[in-house]
Order: sequence, then structure tokens, then C-alpha cells
Amino acid sequence: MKKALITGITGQDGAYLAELLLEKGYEVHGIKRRSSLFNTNRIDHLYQDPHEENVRFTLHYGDLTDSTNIIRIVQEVQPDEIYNLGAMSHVQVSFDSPEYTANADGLGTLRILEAVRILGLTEKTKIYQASTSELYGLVQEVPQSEKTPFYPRSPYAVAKLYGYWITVNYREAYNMYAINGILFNHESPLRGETFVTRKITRGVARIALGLQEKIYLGNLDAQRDWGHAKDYVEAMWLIMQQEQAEDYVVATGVTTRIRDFVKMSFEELGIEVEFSGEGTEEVAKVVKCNHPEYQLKAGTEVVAVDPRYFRPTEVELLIGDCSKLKEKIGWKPKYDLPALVKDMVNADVELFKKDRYLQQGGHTILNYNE
Ligand code: NDP
Ligand code: GDR
Repeated sequence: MKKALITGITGQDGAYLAELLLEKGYEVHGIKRRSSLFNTNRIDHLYQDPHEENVRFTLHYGDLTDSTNIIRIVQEVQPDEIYNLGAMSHVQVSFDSPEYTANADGLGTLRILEAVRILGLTEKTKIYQASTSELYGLVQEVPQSEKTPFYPRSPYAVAKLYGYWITVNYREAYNMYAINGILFNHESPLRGETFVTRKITRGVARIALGLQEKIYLGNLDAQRDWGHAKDYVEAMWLIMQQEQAEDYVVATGVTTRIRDFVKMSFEELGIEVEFSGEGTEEVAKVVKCNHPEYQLKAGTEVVAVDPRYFRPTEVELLIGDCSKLKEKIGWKPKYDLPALVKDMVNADVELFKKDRYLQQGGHTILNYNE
């Protein structure tokens, strides 16, 4: 039985990857951070009681900023594969906490590589590094492939640039199977609530259900190549099963503006919206509501721009070329953008029906508008 160790197992990708590896028969170990509240919502369905026999899912307390703890866990688990998904992954927050981001996302990667090297596991343990399309940053060329030069535009991307190159360096210096998956944006119903797609699908569901009036967004012109996280964790696993350790781009090759993602999300619930105005004055209003259950009047303003969500430096256009992955490994995504939007919006409607029920019962529902 193969053993995998996943950092960031409590995050979106960690949860889908853990599920996939368990299905494939792996023994899965994950590193979770201590927090004052339970932080395992995304993986609670995978929990196995450690007191029982044949347990294949184990969580270890740890943190990527703590070398000795990383070394101890790697020593204990002796993994065949490590997926380093742990990171402070929010681009805008990285401008507020640049030093911490460098430590967790940049040096954290080094700590994983060093643990494997120090423990003499370089021939046994393969390492996957969660690299990102944010490395491309300021547009040098489109579509972006493994050969496109990097120009990072945030403390997050600069930290990930270190992670990328230290992975390449350890592969070359110590002949390790250490690779970068350069993944473009991928989303799902498990996506963190403050990333733009989830913020939109949550907002749309809550507006339709009468729990929220408006969504406040930043740059509506940015373009992203969005895929589904379920397809992308499959790509991670495939990249780790190859003879040759190489870096791969994972993307859909289709790019969409934030504004259009908003329209598609409302349309999923039969609500037609139209944008008007410019810059910080831009808004979206309801044109027509075709769904009998949702009572939204024409002319209602449902999206406004709040400059607090503008970033000091922005990544305007991402569109990935993953022909290497398709040709060498044969990866094919199951979800396109409409299927992703459908999955996310409908999951959020189901989720917030519970809040509506509570509200109807007289409970106060927090309008957390971040
Ligand atoms: P999430 O933000 O959903 O999850 C991040 C995970 O990292 C969480 O489990 C978090 O723990 C954990 N974490 C954060 N800081 C530390 C730390 N110091 N030590 C240990 N663990 C830590 O991210 P995603 O699942 O979306 O992304 C997974 C990885 O892929 C990240 O590295 C991200 O940067 C990268 N990536 C993501 C893309 C995307 O579109 N989703 C695209 C390209 C790359 P906790 O739950 O306690 O906060
Ligand atoms: P990104 O994702 O920065 O690409 O990083 P995010 O969803 O945060 O932003 C995408 C684009 O939307 C614009 N935007 C807003 N973004 C947020 N979060 N909130 C808003 O209100 C808003 N309004 C407009 C942003 O300016 C940006 O242009 C994600 C993360 O998962 C990274 O960890 C990962 O590496 C990259 O994707 C690939």
C-alpha cells in the first residue's frame, strides 16, 4: 500500500486529493494546523477513528513554518509521495502578510525538500509542489506554458517563485523526483469563501434566497482560466506517476472575465443581470427574473464595485496552454466552465437554504461581506 503525505489537507485541494488517494487504495496522512475551533470541515467525511484497526486516514498536527515538526512527521510517515499543498494562498492577503507568506509558501517548500534529503529518503519519496499561474503575473505571452517567462506580481507569487525554483534545484542537485504542477485557477463548492468565484456563487445564492442585497467586488476586468478542483487533483496524481520527473501546466485554455462569471452565475438561477457604468461606478442590475421561486425586481442593484478589493499590483490575464500534459499524459478535464458554475451555484443554494430556514424561524443570519 502506497503512503501519501499531504500538507494543506484541510484546504480545497487537500480535501479532494485525500478523497482521490483513498479511493486509489493509498494510506493517507495529512498535516493540519492547530486552531481554536475545528478546522476539518472539508475532510470530516473521510475521518477514521484512530482507535480502530486498518486505519488509512491519519492527521498530524504541524505547520510549514516549523522545520523540526516537518522532519518528525516525514520520519514517522516515511511517505512514498508528498503533496505540498499547504500555503497562505490568498493573493490579496499576501500584501498584508508578506513575511509570513514568504515563510510558509517559500521556505515551507524548502523545509519539505530538506526533510526528505536529511532523512535519506531521496530515492523513495516523490514530492509534488503546488506551483501556480500567478508566477506568470505581468503578461509576457499568451497562452502561458511551461516555457513562458515568469514575472510575479504579489508577495504570494514571489514566495511561490522561490518554491518553484528550489524544487527544480533539488531535483537537479540531488536527483530527487520533485516536480512543479503549475496550476491555473481551480474552483469548486469547497473553494474558500473569499476567492472571487465562491464569493460570487455564495452571493448569488444568498441574493436569490433573500439573505443578502448586494455583492461588492473589485476588478471586474481581470481574466482567469478557471477549471474544477476535482479535475486538477487528478492531474496532480497523474504527474506524480510518471517515469520522468518534469514540471507541467494544468489549465483549460479558456479565459473569462470576472464580470462574465457574475452573469453566468445569476443565469444559472434564471436571473438575467446587466452591467452599466464605468470604473468604481460600475454596477449590475437585474433585467429579468425567470425563476418563480426567487422574487427579484427588474432594476434591483445586485453588484457594486468596492475599491478595497483592488490589488496594489494586479494579474490581468491568465490563459494556460497545457498541451504538454495532454500529449504526454493524456489528462482530460470532465468539467467545463458552465458545468463548474452549475456545480458551485447549486451547492451554495442548498447550503444557504438552511440559513433561510433559520431566518424564517427568527434567528439572525450574519451577512459576512468580505
Ligand atoms: P486553500 O487556501 O484552500 O488551502 C490551503 C491549505 O494550506 C489549508 O489546509 C491551510 O490550513 C494550509 N496552510 C496554510 N498555511 C499553512 C502553514 N503555515 N502550515 C501548514 N499548512 C498551512 O488552498 P487550495 O486548496 O486552493 O490550494 C492548494 C495549494 O495550491 C496552495 O499551495 C495554493 O497556493 C496552490 N494553488 C492553488 C490554486 C487554486 O486555484 N486553488 C492554483 C494554483 C496553486 P488551514 O485550513 O488551517 O487554513
Ligand atoms: P487569484 O484568485 O488571485 O487568481 O488567486 P482570486 O479569486 O482571489 O482573484 C481572481 C481575480 O478576481 C479579481 N477580483 C476579486 N478577487 C477577490 N478575491 N475578491 C473580490 O472581491 C474580487 N473582485 C475582483 C482579483 O483582483 C483577481 O484578478 C487564486 C488563488 O487560489 C491562488 O492561491 C492561486 O495560486 C491562483 O488562484 C492561481
